[in-house]
Amino acid sequence: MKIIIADYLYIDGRFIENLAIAFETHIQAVDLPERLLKQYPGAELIRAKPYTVLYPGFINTHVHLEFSANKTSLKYGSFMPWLDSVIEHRDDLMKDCNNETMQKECEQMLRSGITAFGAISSFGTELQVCEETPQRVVFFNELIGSNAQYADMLYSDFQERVKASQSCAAKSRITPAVAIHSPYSVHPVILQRAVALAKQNQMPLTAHFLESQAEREWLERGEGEFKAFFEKFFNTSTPVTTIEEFMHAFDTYPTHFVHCVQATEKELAYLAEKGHSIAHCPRSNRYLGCGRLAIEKLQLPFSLATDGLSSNDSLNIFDELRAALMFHHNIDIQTLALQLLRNITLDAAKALGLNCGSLHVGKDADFVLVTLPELPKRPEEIALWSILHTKEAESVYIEGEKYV
Ligand code: MCF
Ligand code: FE
Repeated sequence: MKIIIADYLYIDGRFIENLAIAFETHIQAVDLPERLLKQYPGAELIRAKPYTVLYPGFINTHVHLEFSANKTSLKYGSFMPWLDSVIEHRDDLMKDCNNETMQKECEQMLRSGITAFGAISSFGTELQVCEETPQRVVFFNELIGSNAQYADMLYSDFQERVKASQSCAAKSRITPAVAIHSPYSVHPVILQRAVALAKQNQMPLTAHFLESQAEREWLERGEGEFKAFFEKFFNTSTPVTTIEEFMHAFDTYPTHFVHCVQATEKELAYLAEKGHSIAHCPRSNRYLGCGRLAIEKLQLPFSLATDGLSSNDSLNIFDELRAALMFHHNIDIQTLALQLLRNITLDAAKALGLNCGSLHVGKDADFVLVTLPELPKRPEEIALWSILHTKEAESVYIEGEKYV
């Protein structure tokens, strides 16, 4: 048994003083330090530095590790030029992205306090890194392919990758899962099969959805920048699905939709009604010129995620939090800081179906210790000071073990 004591514990959105946690691989008790010391006299005592806040481990629900080699290859600024640059440089980027590169990025996430992440895997090449990393990984095998002719082949390749991730689950912290790339890139027939597979096996499900204005125009009217793209690369000029048909495919299974920047209020209300959640990636949206998701209007839970280095400059969650504070300048900064911490803990855990994200008995013992530069003058501002003053966590625990 271990007992950890910190100046503040982040519990149910508040910062509570004079509490400690007893844990092994899971949280055993949350109580006054003296009570826990009496209850578990043999326990190893961990006393955090002064001005330290104990948070549940942070969760990055959406990242593409396979694109970790990108520095300047992909074109930022606007979605379609970015997508063109993905097609142009994808092979080279994949070739340059070895295990060492991806492992470094996992370490960077870990040092920033990310104890669990959702990895979108296009090819399965990051499976070994995800098996070996200490974090919990929801391994989203991506299904992509809009051409009916190749649909069966693409689907069986996808099935093989799902199986490979399933066979890792027992001996690692991997949860096998399913990703539908997007409404413009996945044929409805294989989409339905993949959703059914996720549902049957109770696997987490995710999909990029309504990221750009171009995507909306293409799905609604078969027009805009996607038309030239599909004519050039895929010899077709009609979308394979509509916004409505795509949304309905997920009606009976809660899904983690990524971006949704260009969704209307009506569409967002529909997603809320069906019990879905959203991954919000502010830096990615800004860098690809997609617009701002109006998080102040959302009626459904959302997480804050980095996306990949294909559309970002770091996988550090504190960088993302600070960017979110700047991006949503219309929202009161204290309220937003608190909201964002909830997004990367409780809301993210629910979205990925993980047993972490809050400091309650029975939850996984995944912790992040954040040390502030001085005693906060006004305790109600701890969320904001944590975000503004932290580049890396003081220490990080996963399943009761210290990794940072
Ligand atoms: O989330 C960003 C932007 N939106 C869509 N896809 C990706 C992102 N980062 C990487 N991707 C991948 C995606 O998984 O790029 C490919 C897919 O494999 C785009 S489709 C040619
Ligand atoms: Fe993405």
